[in-house]
Amino acid sequence: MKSMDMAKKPAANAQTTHEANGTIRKINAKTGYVLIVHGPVNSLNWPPMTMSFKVKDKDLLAKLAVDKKVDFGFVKEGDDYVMTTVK
Ligand SMILES: [Cu+2]
Repeated sequence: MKSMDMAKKPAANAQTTHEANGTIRKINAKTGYVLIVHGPVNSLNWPPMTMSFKVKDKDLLAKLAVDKKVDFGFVKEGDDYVMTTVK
């Protein structure tokens, strides 16, 4: 189990983690963003689409590769959708 920094904050600030699967198309290691073709995301009512996700940290980024298929979790942070977990 991972420790989550979010757990220290009040429940009102708790973020919803959304689940999706997709294929990584591009990785920008400098900015920490990846371009993903993802399937539908029911919790957000999203159809399949191609979009950028910010990757939470370098450890997570190191698990990613172009053309890799991933099941991942993400949260909304400001204007960004941030990938927080990868299976
Ligand atoms: Cu999308």
